[in-house]
Amino acid sequence: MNNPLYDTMFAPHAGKDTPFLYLPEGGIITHGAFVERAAQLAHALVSLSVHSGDRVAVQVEKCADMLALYAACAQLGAIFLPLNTAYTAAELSYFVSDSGAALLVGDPARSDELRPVADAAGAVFATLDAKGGSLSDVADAQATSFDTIERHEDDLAAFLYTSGTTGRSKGAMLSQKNLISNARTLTELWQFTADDVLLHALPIFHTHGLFVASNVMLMSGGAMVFLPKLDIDALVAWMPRATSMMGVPTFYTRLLDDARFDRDLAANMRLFISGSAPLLADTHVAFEVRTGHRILERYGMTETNMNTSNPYEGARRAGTVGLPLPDVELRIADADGVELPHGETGVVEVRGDNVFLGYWNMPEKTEEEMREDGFFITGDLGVQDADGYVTIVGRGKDLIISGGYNIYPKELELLMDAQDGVLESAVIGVPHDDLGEVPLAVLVPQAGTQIDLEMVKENAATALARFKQPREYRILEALPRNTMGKVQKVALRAQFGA
Ligand code: MCA
Ligand code: AMP
Repeated sequence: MNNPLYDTMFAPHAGKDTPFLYLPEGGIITHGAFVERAAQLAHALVSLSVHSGDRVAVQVEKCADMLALYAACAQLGAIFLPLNTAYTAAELSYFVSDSGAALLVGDPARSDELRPVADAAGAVFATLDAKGGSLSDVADAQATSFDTIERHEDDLAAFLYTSGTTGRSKGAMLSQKNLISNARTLTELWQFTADDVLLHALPIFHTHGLFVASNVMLMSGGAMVFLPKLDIDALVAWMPRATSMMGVPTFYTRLLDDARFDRDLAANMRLFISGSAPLLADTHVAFEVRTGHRILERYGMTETNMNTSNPYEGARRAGTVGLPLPDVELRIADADGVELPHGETGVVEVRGDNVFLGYWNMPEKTEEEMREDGFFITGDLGVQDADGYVTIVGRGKDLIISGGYNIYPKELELLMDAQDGVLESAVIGVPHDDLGEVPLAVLVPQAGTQIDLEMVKENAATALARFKQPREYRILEALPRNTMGKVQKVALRAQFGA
């Protein structure tokens, strides 16, 4: 093979007239047409001076061309760097300059705001959306085949930025092997075939929608109902023609809130998969009562792709994330990385072809999270039972997961601390019925001053993507601290958690 990722995921579909993407507006893109479009986009990238090894930053609303751009990058050997469409221009500039991206592809409607971001980072700017854009215009005029550029399985395929405890996002470098090995394992384990039709309503700028869902469907040769976002009416309409769905827990609680969703509607479905955030055991049970299906929960991370899964055949245990994947080694370890016996709680560590190559330009961060024997320290707290089932019981890392999106309190606290009249701050996650948890900011005013909360909210809106902005604020005279002076977030959660 001369380009393992392209040759495994895309090349086998050339010339096939089978449906690959069902578009909500009624169109169908066949496997063959998708491969041809990827080739056109690869030519368009070359015409914009993108070369093998270059980073291509992409902040584009979910559409078929965005997925084809991922394929184009694979064929050209460029590194695909998808970015959350909710990110503000301020957030985006960091990713584009930190990654040294050669090209930023953005939403045509945001050109005025995004072009300066590309210019400042020395990147070329192009636009793309479901209706067209400058990249699409260039691609339209290109040949529908492209000579695949040679790559090795250890070459980089994608960067996904993931926030950190320091508040600075880190570019997780994923190799071709990382993506291929995990997609192959999941396709086999979950028994996906060319007969499957997956309801795809996740964003494609994160591991879940891009690598778990799309790569598995590319690997299996099946089709996807490619919805731009979660839309319960659309799920209800398409479900009788689908066989499977992947979603974050909010997908399942919202489906359960809709009376149309019942056993009959789900009669053609063979598999519902949940991940990215904890699925409540209650949801698991309610779902089975309503539909007869047991949701299959799995667990992963940007840095590692998927690590564990409940079995396809065999017991899917509510509240657990299942067993380590066949080619993933997993241990529950103490602070020194020493494996603990089953039944004891410790940090989840994993090793295998799924584990990323490190953080871009941050060798010291990579070293901090990687053991000498190759195990990656996930920062999640887990326990394994006698049968090997893993339960995630908490997070060692200070992380809030809201509707499947990660929010690192440190990033918000740095912003809050810089606001006029704020002496210090702490951000915690509080329970939320729909999104699991949402951020609440606790602010301490400087002596003799009053905090202008409206101003703080405005500044947060300029700096932070909407999903990260605190949903609530509380003012306290002082933060609770332990004898070492460390802020006691446990106490804050106890005080404001309800
Ligand atoms: C939207 N909003 C949110 C979120 N999403 N606020 C907090 N958390 C969120 N996740 C805000 C919007 O800014 C807007 O604010 C209001 O909610 C409604 O926006 P809308 O777009 O209509 O929201 P929605 O369509 O209802 O979206 C909620 C959602 C979506 C369906 C839960 O966020 C989603 O699809 N999440 C999936 C995320 C995901 O793919 N995670 C995987 C990461 P306002 O009204 O004020 O303007 S990969 C991963 O975690 C690992 C590797 C793994 O294991 O998979
Ligand atoms: P990300 O940084 O977006 O890759 O998020 C990865 C984190 O999501 C993991 O480290 C876990 O904390 C969390 N996560 C993913 N899947 C699950 C799950 N099924 N149950 C609990 N937490 C999960």
